[in-house]
Amino acid sequence: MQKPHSLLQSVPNINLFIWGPSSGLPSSSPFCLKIIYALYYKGLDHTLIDSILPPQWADRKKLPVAIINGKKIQDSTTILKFLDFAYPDTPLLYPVDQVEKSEVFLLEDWSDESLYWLVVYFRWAMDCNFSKFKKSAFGNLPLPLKLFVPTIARKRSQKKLSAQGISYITDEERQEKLLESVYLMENRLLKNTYLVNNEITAADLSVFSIFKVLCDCQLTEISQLFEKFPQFNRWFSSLEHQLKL
Ligand SMILES: N[C@@H](CCC(=O)N[C@@H](CS)C(=O)NCC(=O)O)C(=O)O
Repeated sequence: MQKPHSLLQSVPNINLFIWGPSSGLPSSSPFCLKIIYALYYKGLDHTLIDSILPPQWADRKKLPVAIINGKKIQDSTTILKFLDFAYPDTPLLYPVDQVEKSEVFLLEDWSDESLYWLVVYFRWAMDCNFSKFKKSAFGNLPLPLKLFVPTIARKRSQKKLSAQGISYITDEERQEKLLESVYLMENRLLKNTYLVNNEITAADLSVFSIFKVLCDCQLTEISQLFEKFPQFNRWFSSLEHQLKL
């Protein structure tokens, strides 16, 4: 029989600090969504803390960050790895098979470090999208913050977009990059239910979070992608269904 002490320790104590909601999503950030969806998928109780800034102890100055059973954890991939480690009886996000696990890491990194910048461009650089985003993400900030935070944040994002080089390519090239990304996934999904195997992994949650933001925040016309790519369409609906969104 389990001792009361170990019973107490098995109750998850997960506090996740996130950028707040936008356009009906629990967070505007794909990295924060990735963790939220992982917690839904694993069925772990948690508390979401909407933040205006990363907490002072977050030395990378980014969100999401988490405190899990008293331990501070930064970076979405590190948080997911820790969830697998701390809750091994919940569905694993990183497969035990080493070849599959390395594919998950590669895809997750591609999604976080390359695909993600399309979201940043569509949201922050395009005037029509930015004015919608400003209202939905910063509309509830108290005065005077609401007057200058969006402008400062936009300037910072535009600097990062230039550093990434994504500001310097044409609209057509950006759309082509998006189309190619979906084409790559379509081909992977011909073989398996999900991106790496027949279970949901961190790779799925990472890529899915990007597309959830692109769709729900209407950052770009993407209905044609769903029409042209049946496996991608099936994968997207299946994740929405599995995560009960
Ligand atoms: N590698 C980090 C990236 C997190 C990240 O870039 N978060 C963005 C929001 S989507 C952020 O907090 N940006 C604030 C800033 O750069 O000032 C992760 O996976 O958690």
